[in-house]
Amino acid sequence: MGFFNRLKESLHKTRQSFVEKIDDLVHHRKSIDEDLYEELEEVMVQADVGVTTAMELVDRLRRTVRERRVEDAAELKPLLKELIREMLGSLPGRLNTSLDSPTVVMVVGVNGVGKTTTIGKLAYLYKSEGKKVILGAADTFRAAAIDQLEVWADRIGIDLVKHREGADPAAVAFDSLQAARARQADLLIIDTAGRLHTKSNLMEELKKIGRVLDRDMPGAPHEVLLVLDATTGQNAISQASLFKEAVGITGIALTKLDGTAKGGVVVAVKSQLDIPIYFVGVGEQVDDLQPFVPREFADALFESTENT
Ligand SMILES: Nc1nc2c(ncn2[C@@H]2O[C@H](COP(=O)(O)OP(=O)(O)O)[C@@H](O)[C@H]2O)c(=O)[nH]1
Ligand SMILES: [Mg+2]
Repeated sequence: MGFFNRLKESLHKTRQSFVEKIDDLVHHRKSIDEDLYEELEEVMVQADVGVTTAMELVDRLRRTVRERRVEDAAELKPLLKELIREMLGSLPGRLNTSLDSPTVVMVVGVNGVGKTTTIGKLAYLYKSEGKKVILGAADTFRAAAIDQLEVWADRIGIDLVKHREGADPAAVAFDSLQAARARQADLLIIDTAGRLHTKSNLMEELKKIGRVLDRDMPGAPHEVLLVLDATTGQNAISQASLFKEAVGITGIALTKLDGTAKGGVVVAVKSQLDIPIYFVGVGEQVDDLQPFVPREFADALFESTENT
């Protein structure tokens, strides 16, 4: 299955909860009135676009309808697609790997969002592009977390730097940077723990990893990738604010778009956080991570089911 079709398929439930409801709304209307705008807003909020963003979209929609003298309610759907596409921006997501060598990526996020899985997929993606990738197992909280990352490393055929369970995560990060340099890796990806995100000790631990890396290689980590789980909807937005404030985030990977009806959260993330979405996760397989391409996302979301 092609890239685009895979994305489209993963957005199936979101399309049902969002785009098809919009279809229903506009097709049973003769004219565009305030009630219709309100119902559109409601549909967007239910699809996890978020209240603020939904209001903003409806405001823009009203303005556009006025400017272009749109009268037919059916025209609202393509208009809304256009506005969402605009809101998502135009730049496709990508790690900036040109900054220094090795490019150091620290991956953060709360437990269970898909950090380790995303790291496996990322490593696979960049290895397929001919880059030498090394992993650092700095989630030392549980032995199982280290093992899980090792399974990915073995499967992909790349090196992993690990210490024993309970070791200092910053020491793992330091050693993995040494290894990445010695082995002339292009990319070092560091896994981290995600427990206790409401407590300050996790953030302190992440800050310490950052300090240790930066002391050894000024500028590292070059990317701090926050992993968010799309199925948590608006909760993902508050997680992002927390991490952004504590450790600074350069990009987002939004996982589990497949099987959730809350895909509208992509629009909320983009409009409320001012952090680029680099990747979206569309399944559990190694190749189920895609660079986020705003135009494709809007196309995949709005693709009418008749054409699938
Ligand atoms: N369906 C789906 N599952 C995912 C995706 N990304 C991660 N997962 C699953 O989410 C669960 C938690 O992932 P894990 O990487 O261990 O999360 P971590 O605690 O943040 O490291 C695992 O069962 C993964 O297979 C995705 O894009 N789609
Ligand atoms: Mg993990």
